[in-house]
Amino acid sequence: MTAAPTDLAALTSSAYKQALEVIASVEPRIADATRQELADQRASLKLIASENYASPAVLLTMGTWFSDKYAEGTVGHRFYAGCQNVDTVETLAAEHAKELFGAEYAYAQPHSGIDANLTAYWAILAQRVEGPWLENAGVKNMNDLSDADWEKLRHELGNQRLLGMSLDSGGHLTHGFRPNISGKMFHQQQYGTDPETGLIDYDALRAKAKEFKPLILVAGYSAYPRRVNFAKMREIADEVGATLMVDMAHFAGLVAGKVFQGEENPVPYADVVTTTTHKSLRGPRGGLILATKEYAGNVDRGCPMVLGGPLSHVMAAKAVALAEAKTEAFQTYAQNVADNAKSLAEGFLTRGAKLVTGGTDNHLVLLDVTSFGLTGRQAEQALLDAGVVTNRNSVPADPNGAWYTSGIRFGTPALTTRGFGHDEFDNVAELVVDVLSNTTPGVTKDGGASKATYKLADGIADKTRAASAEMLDKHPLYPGLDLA
Ligand code: DSN
Repeated sequence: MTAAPTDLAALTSSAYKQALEVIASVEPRIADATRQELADQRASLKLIASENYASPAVLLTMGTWFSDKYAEGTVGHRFYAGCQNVDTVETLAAEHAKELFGAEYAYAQPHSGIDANLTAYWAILAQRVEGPWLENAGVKNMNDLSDADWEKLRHELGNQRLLGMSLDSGGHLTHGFRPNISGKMFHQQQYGTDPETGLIDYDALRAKAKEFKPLILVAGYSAYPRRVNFAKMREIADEVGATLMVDMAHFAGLVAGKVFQGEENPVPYADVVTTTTHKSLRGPRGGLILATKEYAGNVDRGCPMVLGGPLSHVMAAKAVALAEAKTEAFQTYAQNVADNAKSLAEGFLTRGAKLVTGGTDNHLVLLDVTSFGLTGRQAEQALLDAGVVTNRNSVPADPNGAWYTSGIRFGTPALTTRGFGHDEFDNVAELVVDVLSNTTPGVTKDGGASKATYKLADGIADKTRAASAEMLDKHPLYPGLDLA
């Protein structure tokens, strides 16, 4: 029998109170920090686009003895004995993922989004380069290659082309950014957005792809506030013979919740789809890969090729979160995330603020803070002083570079989980604009404008915290969870 919500809150309170007592008996400072983290999260406006609040069921699932088990390999094909229960967990996580997203194959082992992307890249290289190369050489196993042929294969694997969205246009570090391993392991080029509109220009992308002829075309983003047409991405990939890989880490919850359908849903169009499970999908911190049957065998080789032993306790929590994401309640949540992002964007625009692309149609909003005379770093810190937790982000062709930046990225998944709606997000926009309008850049030793220091006018932080507290109290985080 399923417990009623009030019983669940009481059960959760008692579970955590007892767990914290056990932890405190060994290292009380960790128990204290854990209590403090809950208090801090409860008391701040969490607007980081890649964060959320997982359910108590998801969180509790991670704290078990599954953490103690090694299970390198795949279901039914492990390098360790005694993996029967891990097999149950991994199978359930993969089955839920396949059903939820309509995918042919799912791999639940990646520990994070970066791990998922690396695993996917190596799977594609194995499928497209290594396999055919070994076949041509007439060998099944690379250990059977002569040293000279092995060197040739290594050269082939290390000289493939990848085309991904640039970091300052909203792509992710792992989409071929030079300082990242993805930029070093591939011969890479990047596509950007239209300088006028800030939107992906599919014709320009097609022209670039035709000229560059990548093996892999990566679609997906971390800071692009718009939807992507994956049918067009597929067409472009097909025209140049590229594998289409989509990183849906940011918007997996909107796909799961059926907000992104048809050509906005990457799963029917991509060969390989990677994601994290903890952003809009609201699961545990981790990664996931979906793929067509064609790529399944090589994705399965992710551990131990690229990944360390799977975190079975986290895979268990992924299964719980994916089961939650199949519910109608989750679909309502996902729609609210997108509606709330529009409310936040409108709130900014009506108060004269400048947004990259002029708005949003996903879960995030990218505010250009140069119109406030600030860098992203100054804005991020001033907002934090006022209890508004965000992260600074580059804007296209950012004059302040990737460290100081000129933008602040806002996301609605977390506060939507708390129950914030249109009015609250409009109010959030007002508070943010008030803080930024009352922040002035500091001065460097030689009298120039500092990119880092700032002055927030007296009283603004307290005023903002008081206004936030009213909304936060109305929408408590983990209602009924009481650690006292
Ligand atoms: N954590 C991701 C994000 O914030 O978008 C980047 O890795």
